Amino acid sequence: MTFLQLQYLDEPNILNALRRRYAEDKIYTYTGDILIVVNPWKEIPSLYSADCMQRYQRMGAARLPPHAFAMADAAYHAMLREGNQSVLVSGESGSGKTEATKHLMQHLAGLSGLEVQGDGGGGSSIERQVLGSNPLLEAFGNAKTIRNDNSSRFGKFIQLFFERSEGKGCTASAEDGDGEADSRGDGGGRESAHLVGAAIQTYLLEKSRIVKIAEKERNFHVFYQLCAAAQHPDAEELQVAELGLEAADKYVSLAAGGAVREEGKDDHAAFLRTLKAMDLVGVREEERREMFRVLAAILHLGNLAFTWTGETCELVPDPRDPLGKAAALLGCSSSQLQEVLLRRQIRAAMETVSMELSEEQAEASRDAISKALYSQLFHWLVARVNQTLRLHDGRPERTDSSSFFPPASSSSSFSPPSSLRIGILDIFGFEILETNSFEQLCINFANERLQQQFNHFVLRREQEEYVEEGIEWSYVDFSDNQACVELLENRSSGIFAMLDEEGRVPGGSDEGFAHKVRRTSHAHVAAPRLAPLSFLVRHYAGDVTYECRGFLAKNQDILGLDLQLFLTSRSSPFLRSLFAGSEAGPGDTCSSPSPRSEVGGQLGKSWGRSSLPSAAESQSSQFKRQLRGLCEAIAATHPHFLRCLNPNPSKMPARFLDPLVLLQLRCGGLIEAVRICRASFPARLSFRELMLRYGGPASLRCQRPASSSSSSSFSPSNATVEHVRELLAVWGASEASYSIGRTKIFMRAELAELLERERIGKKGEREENGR
Ligand code: AOV
Ligand code: MG
Repeated sequence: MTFLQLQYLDEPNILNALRRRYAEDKIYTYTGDILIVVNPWKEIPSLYSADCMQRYQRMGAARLPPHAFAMADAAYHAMLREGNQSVLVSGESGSGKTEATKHLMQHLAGLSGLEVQGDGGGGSSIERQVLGSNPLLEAFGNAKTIRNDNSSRFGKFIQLFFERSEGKGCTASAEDGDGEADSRGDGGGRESAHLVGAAIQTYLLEKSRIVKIAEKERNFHVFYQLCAAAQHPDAEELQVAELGLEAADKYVSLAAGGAVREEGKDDHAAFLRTLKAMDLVGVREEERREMFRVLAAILHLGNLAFTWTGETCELVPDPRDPLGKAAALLGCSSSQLQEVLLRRQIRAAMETVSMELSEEQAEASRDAISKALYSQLFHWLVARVNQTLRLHDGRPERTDSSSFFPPASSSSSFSPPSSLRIGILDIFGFEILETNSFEQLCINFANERLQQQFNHFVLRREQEEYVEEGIEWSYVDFSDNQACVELLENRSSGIFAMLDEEGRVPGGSDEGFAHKVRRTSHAHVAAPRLAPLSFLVRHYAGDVTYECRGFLAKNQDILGLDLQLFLTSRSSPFLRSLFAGSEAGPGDTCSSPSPRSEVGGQLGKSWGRSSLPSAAESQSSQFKRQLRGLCEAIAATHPHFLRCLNPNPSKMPARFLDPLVLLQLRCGGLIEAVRICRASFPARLSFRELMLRYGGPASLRCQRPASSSSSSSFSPSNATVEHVRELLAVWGASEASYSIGRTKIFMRAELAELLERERIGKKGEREENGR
């Protein structure tokens, strides 16, 4: 049971409470069922020690202070009781979502490890592999941005699969020592489950980062790690010497942001951790080498510069020979690579004509190859991790060593025999940058969609529950972001639909798109006067101005036919397997569509897989579809919400800026959620739960006058309204402090707190007496 720990529901008080707690390193606070965490921007070792985790495993969520571990624990026990759960972690960029996700996973793996081994150490291989996937995906999918040194540049939904361990003892409630059957207070009794597998679905990798990074930002971590390793004395041993790499500052695509070296960050040590994670999830040595070759090729490609001679476009000579190095790593000849970069083959009727490209076109070809390479590599890695995690008997899978992909049979949808699962969503947070492009529109749309889900679940369901239970309540208005979601998503008139439309019409352009959006009359869109190629969207979390340059190309993301041919036929076997229609598509998890489609519509066509999106599906359409699927998957679970708040924009500890926190509280609908929960009844229990928890024979006997009649015939399972009334009278509850519904009792916070205090007090007394 959770209940609001904040005493008053107006903004200043909520803010004061959060600030006060923050100053004491109490970064977690519950408001109703929602857990808030304020990013401490510093390590608080005592919060995450093995000791602390074990305390939560032993005692459960109800009796310990709010914590991510408590939320994981609550989700786990709710899963045992009522089926599939999800934890939705949200908050703006840098607020702590990814860290919180790791804490949740750590605790769940720990609970499972406790079950399997009884040591709480999360020791079995699946637990370690699930946890090992985090550093690996972070190396390839995270980067330093101005808001966060470890910013996730992709979204992820990880599902943990559990199997019930019938009759196999229990999680540690027996160790709890107080002798109560339900000592954890979760009503879950002795049931338990252990982790048997996991599946990761990723969303919208920000591949533009491969070729363009903003000031003070970095490319994906793994590139810096690889360069550091190549410079290190143990480069030979690590098999990275052969890549011909120099220090990271020698590569345009790594140095462009001017933040090659990051203070306090040891890229070589990080590389070793990445290697270890690769080992853990079963990336084979030859696969690893191939991956590094692709990464190095991308770096060399980024150093290719072009110049227009007046008649043709040529490569700027470079004594370090990036062309030769890239070609060797890709598995083709220098002249083949040069040809595909500098010329385009036009196929007309019976003949093929070669056309010279301009400098910009050649650069675009280079960038398109790099982005396609990285995006396919990332998705291959996710598929590889998924392949490992879906094994649940602990034995290594026999793979065909001649193939880089899992055999077709293992790529079919993974559905473990037991269907218990907990999904954890960690996406890219809401972003307002100096210049906001297509990526930000997609990211912010995803956040807008999830905010809608939050509103729907927490606020609407809250109010609906009162109706269902026939409880009197006063309607609390809440702002809904439905209108903004519509503005973006509407099939015919939404901004994404306009973008698709503009991409289809002959002569469509970024200008044409901007013009269309700016003409739209809608409360959530505006046309900034001074920037004609932009539009402004009023999101739930703030106004964002989007700069339309490049929108059409990014949305269509079509890899030219020449480049497709090149990558599918001229390159190394590994690359061909990344690009050609291997049966086991990356990211082919559960019900998810294949993210291979990220390469673009035309390539998608050549794969000819039934699960692939239709040939020319745009990036935004794919993303919208993925998000719809995600929302549906979440809707089929019981959701838990973890809200992360960033207390300052300077990544500094002990700095709590009121206006910033307040803004996030307001935008995130948290103030309203608090108002609704608090204004009415923050605590609610079914009649049975109430009886079990507060009406146990011991407490009844202690309290009841001897003459009371029904005590001996009472059973919690068939508790009636009369039983409930009687029990509450015994505890001295005032009429105003609760309301009785059809199946549940709704309590005000004072009553919930009183009952809990009394219960614990009585237990203490009994223990005293028993001594
Ligand atoms: P995000 O996931 O919400 O941002 P992170 O989880 O990456 O944010 O957190 C950013 C940084 O804040 C971390 O690298 C830590 O330094 C610090 N931090 C966050 N939570 C904690 C915690 N509980 N204890 C200690 N330090 C913490 V983004 O992915 O950018 O939207 O896209
Ligand atoms: Mg993150």
